[in-house]
Amino acid sequence: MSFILYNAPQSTCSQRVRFVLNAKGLRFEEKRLDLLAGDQLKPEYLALNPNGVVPTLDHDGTVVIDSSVIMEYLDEIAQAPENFTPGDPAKRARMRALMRYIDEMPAAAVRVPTFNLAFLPRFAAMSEEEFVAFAESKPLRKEFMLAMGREGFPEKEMNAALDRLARTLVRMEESIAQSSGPWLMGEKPTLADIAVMPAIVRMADLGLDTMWKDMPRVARWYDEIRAHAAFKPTYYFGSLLTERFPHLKERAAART
Ligand SMILES: N[C@@H](CCC(=O)N[C@@H](CS)C(=O)NCC(=O)O)C(=O)O
Repeated sequence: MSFILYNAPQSTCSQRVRFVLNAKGLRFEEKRLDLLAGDQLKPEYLALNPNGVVPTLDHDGTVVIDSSVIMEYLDEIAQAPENFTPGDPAKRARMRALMRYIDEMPAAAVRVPTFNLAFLPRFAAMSEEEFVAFAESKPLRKEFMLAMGREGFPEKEMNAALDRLARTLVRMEESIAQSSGPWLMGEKPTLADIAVMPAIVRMADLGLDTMWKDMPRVARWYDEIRAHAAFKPTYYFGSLLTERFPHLKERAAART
């Protein structure tokens, strides 16, 4: 079996897929795209993924897109050494419901502070015409980019995104309590844990980890996922924003 993963080191959606590949011990060739330079919008990439986003997996010529779909695909074709999908249909339905919630809530919400805090200087340096042309070339993220503009999302949008992230943490805390933890659905990690992982890691990277300081179950969950053998190879150097953007590194240093 040969796997090619088109992705970006710091992309949260890519990190989900890298984690599953690493957990399964599947060797893969990584093709790294520079998202701020627009590699994802080039015709040869759009031919693979018409949404113009990463990740995309090529498995022996079969192209699979969308991180949640790719995670499920990998879990189906490689069940050992670790499987992340419950065998019981009712539990599987619950896992998928959590995954949908995660895609709709934290995965989307975390983009607002990410863009405002990390990527904005890159866009602020563009002329208005350049920025609008870049935004309009994005099949999936055109409206998101135009709503952000070169000035960034206004405070109201930022607060709404932070509120959605806070509500996600409450949902996680409840889910872990109900299942007796330490994972969202009990003793073993499922795809739902891997789906939410990059949003939580991103929050910590942006200095938002104080949001779960009074949530012992989420704090333990965060320790558990970082202790998983697949975590380190997934978050190789350059995967965190503080490792890539000097202005964020300075902010982080000022906090400690
Ligand atoms: N639902 C898609 C979303 C993919 C997505 O938004 N990818 C981001 C990186 S995490 C991207 O490629 N952004 C490029 C852009 O905004 O132009 C998935 O989960 O694969």
